[in-house]
Parts: sequence; C-alpha cells; structure tokens
Amino acid sequence: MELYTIIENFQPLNDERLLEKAQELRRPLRCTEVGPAGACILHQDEDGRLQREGLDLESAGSLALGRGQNLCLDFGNHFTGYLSLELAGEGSHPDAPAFLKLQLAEVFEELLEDSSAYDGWLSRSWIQEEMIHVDVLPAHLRLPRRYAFRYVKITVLDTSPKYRLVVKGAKCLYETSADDSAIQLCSRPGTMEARIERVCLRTLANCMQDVFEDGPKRDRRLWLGDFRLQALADYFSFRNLDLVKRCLYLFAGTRFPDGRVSACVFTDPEPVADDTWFFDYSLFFPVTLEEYMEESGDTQTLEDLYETAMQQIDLSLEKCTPDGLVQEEAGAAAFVDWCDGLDKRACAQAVLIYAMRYAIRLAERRRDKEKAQELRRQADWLRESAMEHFWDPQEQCFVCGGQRAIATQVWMVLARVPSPEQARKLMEDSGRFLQPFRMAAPYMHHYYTEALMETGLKEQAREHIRSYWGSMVERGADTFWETWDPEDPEASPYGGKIVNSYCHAWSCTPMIWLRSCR
Ligand code: RAM
Repeated sequence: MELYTIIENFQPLNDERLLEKAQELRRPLRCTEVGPAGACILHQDEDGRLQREGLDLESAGSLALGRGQNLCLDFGNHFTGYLSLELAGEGSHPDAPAFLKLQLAEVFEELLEDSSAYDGWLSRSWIQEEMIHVDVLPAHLRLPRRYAFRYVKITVLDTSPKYRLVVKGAKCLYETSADDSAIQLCSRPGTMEARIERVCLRTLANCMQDVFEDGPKRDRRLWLGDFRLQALADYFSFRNLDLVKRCLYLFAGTRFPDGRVSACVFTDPEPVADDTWFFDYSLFFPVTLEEYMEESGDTQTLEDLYETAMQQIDLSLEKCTPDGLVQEEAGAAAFVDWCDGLDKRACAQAVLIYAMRYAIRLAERRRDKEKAQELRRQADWLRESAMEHFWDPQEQCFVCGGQRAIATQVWMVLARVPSPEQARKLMEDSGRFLQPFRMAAPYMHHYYTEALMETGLKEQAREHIRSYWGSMVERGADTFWETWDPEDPEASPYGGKIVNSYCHAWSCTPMIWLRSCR
C-alpha cells in the first residue's frame, strides 16, 4: 500500500512564536566513540554457498585486501552515528585510487541482500550503501552521512596490482539525546522479559536524536503516531521531557493551512510540515499533549497548544456524517497499520472517540467547562452511532465493510464503545480475529496489548509481549523492528526488506508495561 500524498504548492501555516520555542528546546546530543567488537570475511564456497569466516580484531586490522575481497566489522550492538575508517596501503606505493563499496546494516541479513534487486515504492536512496574513491593513502575517512548500524561491510572494488588495502581501524561516533546513566532494568535478570526490556531501551535511545525520529535509518523524522508512543515510553525510561515538549511545539508550529496537524514534520534545514495528513495521527496531538501534561504539569505549554489540540477534534468532527459516522474518505485517510485491504472506517471512528477522552481532560485542566461538556455529548453521540452501525449482536463483535478485523475490535475497545463486559469478552476471544487481517507492525501490536491490559487481561498481555516481541529477540534483534509478522518473515510494506527499518521507536513500548515498577 503506497502511503504518501503530494499537494501542489503546499504552503504550511507557520507560527513563528511556537517554532521559536521549539528551537529554544534544542539540546546538544550525547556523543560516545565506540569501536568494533568483532570481524569476519564473507566468501562463497565451491558450491556457491556464502560462508562467514570469523577473524580476531588484530588480524582484521592487518588484513591486506585486493580486488573483490571484503572485511565485515561488527560493532557488537546497534548504533546511530558517524563512521570513520583508518585506511592504509600495503605493498608498493599506491598508484591508483582505492575504490570501495561500503554497506552499513542494522541486521546481518541486510548485508546479504542484493540492493540492485530492490524495486519497491520507497526511495532506494535509503539503502545504506556507498561507493567511494580514496585517492591518497593512508587516509582517515569519515563518512558525512549519519547511519544506523551494527555491521559494516567493506568491499574492495579495486586497488591496483601494486598494492592492497588495509583497514587499520574503525570508529563510530554514537549520538543520542537519551541519558541512560540512571537506567536499571526492572525485569528479573535472565528472563525473556529482561531481554525485551533491554532491547526496548536501546531502540528508544537510538531514535532519540534532535527530535524523536521514527527510525534512525529511515525516515529519520518526526511522525505523530510514532511520537505519541515514544513520548509514553520516554516517561517510563529516560524522561527527556524537553524533547517531548520540543516535538509538540514543532507539530503545532507548522501545520496544514486549515490548522490540521500534519502526519509528519521535517526538521532540516527548517521545520516544515509534510503535505501528508492522516486522520488518526492528527488526533494523537491532543492525546500526546494530555499525557505530557499529566507528566509535567507544564501549564504554559497547555496555554500555548490548547487551541491546536482542540482544533484537531473539531476538524475531525466536521468530517462526520449527520448520523454520527466518520465519512468514508476521512476513514480511508487513517493509517492504523500496514495491513493491506483493511477497512479503516471503524478504526478511525474509534480513534476519534478515544482522542476525545483526552481532549475532555485537557478542557477540564483549562477549566473550560463548556467545551468539556460539549465534547462529552459529541463523544456519546459517536459512540452510540458506532455501536449501532458496527456492532453485530449475533456475533458479539464489530464488523466493518464485512471484515471482523482485530484492529477494529482493538480500537473499539480502547474507545470504550462496547460495555466493559463486552470488551473483556472480545479481548478474551481475540484469537478469532487475528486472521485474515493480521497485524503487521509492532505499532498495532502495541494497541492490541493496551486493549488486553485495559480489559484486565494482564497475563494474556504479558504472554503476547513475550511471544511477539520475544520472537524478534530470538532472531537476534538488538533493537526492535518497524514491521514484523512472524508468519511472514519476508514481509515489507515497501516492496523490499532492504529498506525496512530495524530500529523503529514505535516498537519499543513493551517497556511501558515491563517497567511499571519505576
Ligand atoms: C513509515 C514511517 C513511520 C510511520 C509512517 C506511517 O514510513 O517510518 O514509522 O508513522 O510510515
């Protein structure tokens, strides 16, 4: 499913005062220098099978590489940062440039993929791969791009018959805005939960940069649905509240001309709203603001952003039919999940009702009684319509466009559309809705887990965390992935796994439940 919009001559509505506040909240990143922890060489055996030959670091640092040979470095964990290499020649004086191919990978399998075979709808420019000429040796080569990686493969495309190349050293300048100095694991050491918790923390830290990035490999920017979950996870871990605040101001500071909060904001060279709007994402603005208020009690921010928050609800209500249903077109403009063919109307309706609950709390904080009351009335109206239109009393579940999708049940439960008894029953039996519209991204699995928790099914929720997120850990994840379907490990929403992100912050949320001991 291709997911982007292009609006001709899009002119975002900028509020300079809010953008200035966002700029004032910029902080220098924490930088640490790290080196590789291991090395290997990849080569094909006589039967054409790929073999991985391990090397100690000392031998790797003196290995002379000629045409077609390679060296892979393993940094031992996932990092977001800058790579530099110490290169030298061995043999006669280099009489021709060293021509290198560099591949940086978050997971080892990425190194084995053939990037030229990628033919998806997302730009191939995200593939972390460079061809570089080094004219003079020895050289200190610092790559200008920031990468997200654990592994680096250096292939010598050519030197000359007179010399070979030696990679004497490698460094990564690791950057994050997360301070992990006071972090301790909450889960029992040695358990799967502890392993999941550790991976969650690493995932969030590596996405915490100048803003909460969705993923440091791709798209490296602020997406609202992702940001809401990152902010939540941050409250249970690094508590960088200034970063949350900065992102809230960015979303409010640059919007659609009619006031809608964009699905995504670019921050460089200047903050600017993307011309993409998702019905559900914009509604996470009031949700995220309310949760931030709960953590911070920062009344000035509420004062500055209240209007924008309320406007998201009002504009969404304008997209409802007179009988209290989200219009078809608006429903189709919701993201919900990377699940092909999912009818999203009911989910969109539920997200609106869910967001209104948070907006009511915001209105109460502002002592805006009239608004709170009006919102309550409207939410009841939407809830009744949802029940009338989507609830199937025979089957005791929600049906949208003939589908009994898990996403629909989950969002209706979270919106508290069914009664508590109906909701609990739905979630107890949620196994019957898992096919055919399977959840595709950990983002949807987060809301599934939340719905289990909400209905008091704590053990089921924990079991889901252990089995779903645990299956990524079992496959060696250092950080959690953007999309993962254990039943279809090769799936990619983009038409090729090589552009998938393997450190994606919306996947780090089990720590919310695993760290509730804080
Ligand atoms: C992906 C982004 C992000 C998500 C959007 C909908 O491209 O990486 O995580 O919010 O799509």
